[in-house]
Amino acid sequence: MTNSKTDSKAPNKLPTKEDYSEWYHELLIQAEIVDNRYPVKGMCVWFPFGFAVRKNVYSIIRELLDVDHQETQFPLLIPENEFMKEAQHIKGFENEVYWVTSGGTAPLDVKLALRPTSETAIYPMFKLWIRSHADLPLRIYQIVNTFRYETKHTRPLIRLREITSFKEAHTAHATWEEAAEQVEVAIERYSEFYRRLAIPFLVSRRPVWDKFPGADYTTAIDVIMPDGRTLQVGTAHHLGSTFAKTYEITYEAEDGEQKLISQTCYGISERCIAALISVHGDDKGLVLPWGVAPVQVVIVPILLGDKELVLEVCRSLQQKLREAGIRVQLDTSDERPGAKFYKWEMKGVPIRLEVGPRDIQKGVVTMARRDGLKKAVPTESLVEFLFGEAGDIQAALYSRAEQFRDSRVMGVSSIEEAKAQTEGGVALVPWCGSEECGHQLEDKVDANMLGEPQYVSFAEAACVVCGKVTGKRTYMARQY
Ligand code: 5CA
Ligand code: ZN
Repeated sequence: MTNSKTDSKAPNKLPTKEDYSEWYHELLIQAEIVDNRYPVKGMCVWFPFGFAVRKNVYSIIRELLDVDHQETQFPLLIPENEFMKEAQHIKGFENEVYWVTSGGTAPLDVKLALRPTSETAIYPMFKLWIRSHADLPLRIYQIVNTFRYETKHTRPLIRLREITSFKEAHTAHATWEEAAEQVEVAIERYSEFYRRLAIPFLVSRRPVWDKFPGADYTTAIDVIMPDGRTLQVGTAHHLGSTFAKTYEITYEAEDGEQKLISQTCYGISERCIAALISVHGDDKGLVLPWGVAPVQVVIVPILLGDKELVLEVCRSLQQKLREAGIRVQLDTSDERPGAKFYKWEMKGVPIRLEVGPRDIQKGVVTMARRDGLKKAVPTESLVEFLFGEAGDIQAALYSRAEQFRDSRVMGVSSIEEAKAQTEGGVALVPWCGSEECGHQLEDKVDANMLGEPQYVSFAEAACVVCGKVTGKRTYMARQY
């Protein structure tokens, strides 16, 4: 897109990533991800380029879930009586719900909620669909928009009032244990998803006071953002039989007895794209992993000497890459090569190929990777070479991001240290596990408790609040 409003003024220079917040907001516009100027607070417009990134990212989620989940779609509106049934759930969401109260000029008999999430839309249908043990496990998901009247500071892709890309999965099982296993499966799929985006993360069990309303427990995935604050980019909830009781969802067990199902749900939103942009981007703009880049390779002709020849070589190169399944674009616009480099760097294109008369003479193209590496590659073996580079780029992005993550997590042994560490990173804090100590911690450290790290164990240490010896830890951080 070239006709966005931003073109009517001289393009602002992108602030350095050091100024993360300004950099992020400016980058969303300049790289054409989302436009935050829509006149409703907390609601953004996807630029076509941003939407193309979203499409590629979400096709990974679909691929990972489609193995054993079925994609479906439920209505946006939920009748008040269904929405109000589950008390704990309501308590968690009542201040965030938008209501539809009239149809035209007539007030509605039953108010309708815009879904903030879809438990109360889906579970009344589960009651109709689930009859016997043969119907279990049931695993569905949908990718829809949801609405939350967020009162905290809204931010594009991070804290929205219309979440446009809410992937919510809902599963039903015969036993509590099977549902617990499903939570692990969900975390594995999400882990794989973030690995494909080359984004390192932290997994933790949220403290009880921060679990999903109505859940037995919540496991969360967080990403450390450039400023050291964390972003919760996915959650998996064990719902036990709480909703099953409320919505009377039972199945006939093999012994003929009617039993309550156990449930899980797990969600991801466009926060995954906020993380993608923030973790990999640099002072020149986006840096996209090969797998999700709408343009994987851009060809920039260096139009010197025999221009027709240069263009012809470029076109045949484009054809060859396209046939190999590479998303390739030949930039034949009138801009100077330098301006083209700048533009495609901003868009995060992983590889740029420059083709000029000299390259043609030598039978090579000049390859420039978005992460800096530059070299001449024989045209003959270009396709195989590019696929090799794609793997290298992925590995390089991941390892750079991993170094950053690891540098921002530190074990501490006092409240003061936790306070200092959470200024710009994540503190790993010895915590006995008591709610009392937990609240005191959040108070005194002035940061959030993300909860106990999963899949790791620790040496004994003294709880920084009460001094009791414990093998437990909690992550603490300032959260987005
Ligand atoms: N029903 C469950 C699982 S689908 C649920 O709603 N869980 S949630 O409330 O934790 O939301 C799932 C994920 O959506 C969160 O982990 C977070 O990454 C993202 N999310 C939550 N609120 C917002 C928001 N206002 N804007 C953008 N993303 C959000
Ligand atoms: Zn304690």
